[in-house]
Amino acid sequence: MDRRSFNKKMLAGGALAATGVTSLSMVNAPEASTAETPRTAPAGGDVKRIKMYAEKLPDGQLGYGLEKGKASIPGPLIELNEGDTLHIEFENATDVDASLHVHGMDYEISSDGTRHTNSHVEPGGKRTYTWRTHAPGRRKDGTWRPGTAGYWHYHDHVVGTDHGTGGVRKGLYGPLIVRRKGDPLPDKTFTIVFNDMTINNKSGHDSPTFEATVGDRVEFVSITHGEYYHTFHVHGHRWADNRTGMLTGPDDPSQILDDKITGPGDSFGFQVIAGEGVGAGAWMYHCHVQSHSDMGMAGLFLVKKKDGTVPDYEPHHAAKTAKDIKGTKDGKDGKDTESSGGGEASSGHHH
Ligand SMILES: [Cu+2]
Repeated sequence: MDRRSFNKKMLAGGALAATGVTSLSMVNAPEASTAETPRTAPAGGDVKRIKMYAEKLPDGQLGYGLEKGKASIPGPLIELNEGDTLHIEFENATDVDASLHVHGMDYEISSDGTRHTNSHVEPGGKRTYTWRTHAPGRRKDGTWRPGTAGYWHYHDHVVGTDHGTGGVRKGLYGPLIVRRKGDPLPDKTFTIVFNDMTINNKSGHDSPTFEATVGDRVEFVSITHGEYYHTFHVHGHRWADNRTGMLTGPDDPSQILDDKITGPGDSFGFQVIAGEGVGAGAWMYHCHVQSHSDMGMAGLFLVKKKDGTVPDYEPHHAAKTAKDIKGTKDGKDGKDTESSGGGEASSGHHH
């Protein structure tokens, strides 16, 4: 296979992965090297404003987006620093009542995004939700108050039922990261949502591919929704079971994991150095419940060498598999057909 066609596939994977990675507070240089000391999060205290839309997608699913016509599943990544306040002007462009409900933030009941508090939004309506965050500190009674920093998420709470069961099922969810001053900043962030038996609402062996280069500081956000418990597993990479997923020093007692049980409403995250100690490769990520992975809850974390290649990986094989599956769905999803069609099938090996 010629490099151009290989890179096209890489770019297609990257574009797919990037749909949920709209950074609010910063744009990372893609070539940033993690061999150097990573950049770190600044102190918070900013007041930020964004617009958020809930929309119906062409395939009938629902998504959140920062602009009209740009909704995605998962919704956009929102990043804050402890001390920040975020005002979200939310517009419901769907034809049913919808809302924005968040985990982990400080908010008044009027920003709860629930029907019984009348904080949802009718079709065509708007509402401003306000989320606040704070740094940790000692309470007057001497006890320690945790800060807001963490890997959190937001979702609809009213579509279908008063718990948003229909909205979540159709894709109204997204990632939220609150950082503490000094937290290392990643080169890229990937969000993986186990929602019922899908990954990011892509079912049946059509899971998203995430792409990085050896040495990149890659952040994963794991969120679970729906009816089932899952286990989140990545090949060749490990993390610490604490707030950031990274050890704070030699005495940090956090357990090191490469597999973590996760249930509906859970979220966690971590950073890894892509290919650290193991090199480039098509590293799998998947739910480790065997029947779940067999049914397609598995995807690839493609770690490229500096020259852009991935050893022992034949993208046309993966593309063919995806296309075969897609054929049974009658190619409903035009975007996917476009990204996986064309050159790969006729290409040879890339190395
Ligand atoms: Cu599972």
